[in-house]
Amino acid sequence: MDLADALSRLDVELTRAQAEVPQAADLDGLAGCERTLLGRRAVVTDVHEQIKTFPPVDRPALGKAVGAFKQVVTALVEQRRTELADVERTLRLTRDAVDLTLPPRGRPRGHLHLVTQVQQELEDVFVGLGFRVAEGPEVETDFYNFEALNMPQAHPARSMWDTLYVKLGQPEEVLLRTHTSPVQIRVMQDQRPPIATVMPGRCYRRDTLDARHSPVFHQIEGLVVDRGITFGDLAGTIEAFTRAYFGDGRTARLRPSFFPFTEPSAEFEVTCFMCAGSGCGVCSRTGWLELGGCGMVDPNVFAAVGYDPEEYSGFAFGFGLERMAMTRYGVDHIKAFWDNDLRFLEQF
Ligand code: FA5
Repeated sequence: MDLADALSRLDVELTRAQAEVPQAADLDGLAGCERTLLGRRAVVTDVHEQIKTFPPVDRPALGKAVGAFKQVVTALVEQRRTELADVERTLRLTRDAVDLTLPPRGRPRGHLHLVTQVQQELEDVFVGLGFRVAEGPEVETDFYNFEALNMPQAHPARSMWDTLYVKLGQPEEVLLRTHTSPVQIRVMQDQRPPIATVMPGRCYRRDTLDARHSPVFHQIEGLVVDRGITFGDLAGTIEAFTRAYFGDGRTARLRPSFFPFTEPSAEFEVTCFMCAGSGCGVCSRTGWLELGGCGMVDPNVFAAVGYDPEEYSGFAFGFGLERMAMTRYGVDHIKAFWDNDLRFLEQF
């Protein structure tokens, strides 16, 4: 074997290595390839051992060729080894994976209380009619709850509201508001006409619990003030509201009434959901359910907030939210709203 033969053998071997090593199917196959190309019986080992038989002038070139062969083949083998190790690792991970996922245990989600839903829906109806929404405090002073609403001290009409007083300030000066009407005064103090605002909120009275009365309940107050507002505007607004909220199946009526802060005053009633107007226990045999009071703002109320009653007129109303909900959904006792019985609440 001369130098040319030896180099040619290494060349053939290198071509084989470049073809076979990248094709090795697994780590065992690759080890076999490595043995054949670089092991004890490999061509390169044979050439290496025979270097000493070559003329001294050929030995450096042959030694270099052997070294280069080993370097290239070792690099090829290492590259394939890394690739195969990656593949095997991925396979092992997939094969050995343990699924620890547990079946989902859903958390029960609550929803808004029916009275809150009714409140929000009414706000939407009135916002649709051009009203704004405002709120006021539940703990009020005598001034806002009574005096500014045309009920001076010792006015007999105060007895219309059985009041719960708070031990603060002078005796009977601070109270839990008996209606949302005091918010009217606060709104009028804060801004000038034109006003079109609804004011929802919680109210308190020393009322005995029965099917339609609870010591704690909610009202939504409405107030419209501008030049030239008439009772016709009030009746039209109530009609538009009744149709928007109850649909066409319910009849509403306004019945003359009395409130110290409105003149004239009326009560707003709709046909009873239980008996459809024929009279039953829920409606006290009248066939009608009273939802609220309304009327034209009394000039004395305007005077209390510094509005000129000659320039402005307005109307106000106050509806009970629980009564609205009872009428709309056929709830026959107001207590259901406060019992927190999920069997009841989950229906809405
Ligand atoms: C008032 O409270 C007046 N402020 C309403 C008003 C506002 C009139 C503006 C004129 C102008 P009344 O006491 O009638 O009015 O109550 C109004 C509504 O609140 C009642 O029709 C009823 O729907 C509801 N309501 C009153 N008391 C209770 C109670 N104890 N439990 C549940 N709802 C009640």
